[in-house]
Amino acid sequence: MAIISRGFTGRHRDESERLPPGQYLVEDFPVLSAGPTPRIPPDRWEFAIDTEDGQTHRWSWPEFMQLPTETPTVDIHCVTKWSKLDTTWEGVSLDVLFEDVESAAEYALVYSYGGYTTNLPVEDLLDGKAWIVHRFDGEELEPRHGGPARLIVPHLYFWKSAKWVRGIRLLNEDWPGFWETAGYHNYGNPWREQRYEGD
Ligand SMILES: Nc1nc2c(c(=O)[nH]1)N[C@H]1C(S)=C(S)[C@@H](COP(=O)(O)O)O[C@H]1N2
Ligand SMILES: [Mo]
Repeated sequence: MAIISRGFTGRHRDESERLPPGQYLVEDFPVLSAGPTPRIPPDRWEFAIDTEDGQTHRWSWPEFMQLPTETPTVDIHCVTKWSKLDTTWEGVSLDVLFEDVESAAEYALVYSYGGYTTNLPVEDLLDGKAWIVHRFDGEELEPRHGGPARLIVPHLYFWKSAKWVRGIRLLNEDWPGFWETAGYHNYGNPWREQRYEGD
């Protein structure tokens, strides 16, 4: 009789294999903010996508709340080396927000209330890879974690997941964001340990 070990079938769910190089697991949820937490009342909140030829698509909070949501469960990896597995969010896929956007731009600059920015290729926002979320772990997203709404792009280091997100500017050329200008890697793939410029 063949002996099939449970460890074999569960192999790909093994925590150690889900941890990118140089990372360690945390159970808590650290807060990393480069400045004070902005407070944005929902009646003043808006999200916009600005295209390379000057078109703007805008959503007020009530409009945003009417969009279909998903509840992704994902692993997140901070460049300061903590990773958190199976975080559950609720929000709108960028695929939904880009549905009526006509653009051939390859680059995106994400901007936040409070002035934070981060850049990434447009393709890293599409095809089920990114969401604008307003709930975490079944609760309203706390202001310190980016509420009322933040971007999550879990396949890149977590600095790309802009808190208090306000909009996305589509560009024909790549404009480095806040940390990317300060020496962080331009792309930030945790599996290749792309932490800093030159990695
Ligand atoms: N607007 C804004 N977004 C941000 C940051 C920030 O300082 N401002 N920090 C980034 C970094 S470095 C990380 S690791 C995560 C931290 O998110 P958390 O505070 O919810 O853990 O947010 C990212 N998004
Ligand atoms: Mo970070």
